[in-house]
Amino acid sequence: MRVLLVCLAGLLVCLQTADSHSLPQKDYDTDSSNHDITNPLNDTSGNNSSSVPDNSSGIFDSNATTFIARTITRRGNKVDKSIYAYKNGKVKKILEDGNAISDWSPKSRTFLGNKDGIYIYDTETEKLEKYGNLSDNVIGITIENHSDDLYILTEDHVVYKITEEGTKKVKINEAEHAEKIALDWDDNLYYIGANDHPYVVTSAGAKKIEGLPVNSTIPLISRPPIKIKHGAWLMSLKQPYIIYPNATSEPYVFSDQEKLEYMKTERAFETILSQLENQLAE
Ligand SMILES: *[C@@H]1O[C@H](CO)[C@@H](O)[C@H](O)[C@H]1NC(C)=O
Ligand SMILES: *[C@@H]1O[C@H](CO)[C@@H](O)[C@H](O)[C@H]1NC(C)=O
Ligand SMILES: *[C@@H]1O[C@H](CO)[C@@H](O)[C@H](O)[C@H]1NC(C)=O
Ligand SMILES: *[C@@H]1O[C@H](CO)[C@@H](O)[C@H](O)[C@H]1NC(C)=O
Ligand SMILES: *[C@@H]1O[C@H](CO)[C@@H](O)[C@H](O)[C@H]1NC(C)=O
Ligand SMILES: *[C@@H]1O[C@H](CO)[C@@H](O)[C@H](O)[C@H]1NC(C)=O
Ligand SMILES: *[C@@H]1O[C@H](CO)[C@@H](O)[C@H](O)[C@H]1NC(C)=O
Ligand SMILES: *[C@@H]1O[C@H](CO)[C@@H](O)[C@H](O)[C@H]1NC(C)=O
Ligand SMILES: CC(=O)N[C@H]1CO[C@H](CO)[C@@H](O)[C@@H]1O
Repeated sequence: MRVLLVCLAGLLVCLQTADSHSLPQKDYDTDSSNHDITNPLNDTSGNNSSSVPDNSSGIFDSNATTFIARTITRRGNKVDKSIYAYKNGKVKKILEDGNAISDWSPKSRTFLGNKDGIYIYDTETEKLEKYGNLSDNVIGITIENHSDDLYILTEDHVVYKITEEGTKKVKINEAEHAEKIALDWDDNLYYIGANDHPYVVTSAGAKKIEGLPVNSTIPLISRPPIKIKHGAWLMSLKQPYIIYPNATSEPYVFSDQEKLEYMKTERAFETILSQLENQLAE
């Protein structure tokens, strides 16, 4: 089964598709993907840096870079896992054994993680470089809004705060056996625990988020769309929720305009995925 995830911090979209039928090759899995928002805080003052959807050309058409973490499995074994950058209709493999893509980045630097640490990909220069000197196997990565610090989730389900330009890590003891991590715009840390339930890390320890339906699907968490100032974003099936640092939650109801945006993004994203498959097949 494929699970696709796209969370666009600059747009009101975060979508998940399972078993998308528009994709070819059965043995190709696209685990998760991400859209790089060039500069969400400056999207009105900047030149066409494309953090705002363009209704005529489609949101992925301009100079924006979309990242796709793609896993190929054959008979249940992973044979390849890499991160690709899609820009202006072209796909480029940028990181082998890549697992993690930050869901937002200041400026044009997107943070990526693989089995030997943290990398930065600059979407303007299209260059990849190692960040800091850590060598953890990174499966989740998220950047603070108010500082240069970040959080990583490692393959053994431990969460670390990374400071001093990627040279120092501190274990977050409150986040026990995390499956996924996310920050909100106020830099509160959330995670999905071993029981598939979301928690928020507070000064008084981890608190279980209340008010969510109990369902078997693993929810997705991410930074919320930029227009949501407080709280993080959670998708359970196709229903979005906002989860708050006080451990409460509420469903988010899409307006008609947002529904259109959502569908448009979903279509644009599927187009990118089939282009990726076509280009890689050549
Ligand atoms: C945006 O504008 C700034 C100065 O106004 C310029 O330095 C930069 O190259 C421009 N970026 C793009 C992508 O056009
Ligand atoms: C931004 O896009 C508009 C409309 O497409 C165009 O008129 C304008 O010249 C562009 N500005 C820059 C700096 O590229
Ligand atoms: C895309 O980037 C190129 C080169 O940096 C620039 O010439 C072009 O105007 C940009 N297009 C848009 C739509 O921003
Ligand atoms: C795009 O949106 C603008 C206003 O946001 C509108 O004036 C324009 O007609 C729209 N263009 C298309 C092709 O829908
Ligand atoms: C936004 O623009 C302002 C001024 O142009 C700049 O000081 C600031 O660093 C920019 N923010 C980001 C996140 O790039
Ligand atoms: C990384 O660099 C820092 C500062 O130079 C040093 O204290 C630390 O031991 C290094 N860590 C590793 C894992 O090499
Ligand atoms: C990020 O932090 C700045 C202050 O450093 C704040 O002004 C801004 O609103 C925050 N971004 C969002 C989307 O909340
Ligand atoms: C929790 O925080 C949200 C958002 O700030 C607020 O609307 C809600 O009333 C708070 N709930 C409690 C029980 O404090
Ligand atoms: C949101 C959603 O789909 N909730 C489902 C969770 O599971 C229960 C029972 O299995 C369903 O009745 C709900 O519809």
